[in-house]
Amino acid sequence: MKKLPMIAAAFGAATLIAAPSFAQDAGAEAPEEGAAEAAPAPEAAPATIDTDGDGTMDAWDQRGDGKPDSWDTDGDGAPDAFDQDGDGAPDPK
Ligand SMILES: [Ca+2]
Ligand SMILES: [Ca+2]
Ligand SMILES: [Ca+2]
Repeated sequence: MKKLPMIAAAFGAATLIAAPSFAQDAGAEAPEEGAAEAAPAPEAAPATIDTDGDGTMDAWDQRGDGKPDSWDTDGDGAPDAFDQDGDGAPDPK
């Protein structure tokens, strides 16, 4: 007739071990500052839309509505026609 050791009591004490406190706080990291990102001109980006199907990108979707609103009609890589009246076609100058 042996008595079982009180193992349960030992396990109970183990659960009382406090979790280590995370002293390393990340609050020291400064937010982004100083690097004033000059807004790049949208015209600097290469054209992303081929409106005439010749394989050369010639238009931009600067409004982000999925439709071209700026066109490079002379092939110099810079937009020179714009749709400002929203009809989807370059406006006559
Ligand atoms: Ca094209
Ligand atoms: Ca152009
Ligand atoms: Ca137009």
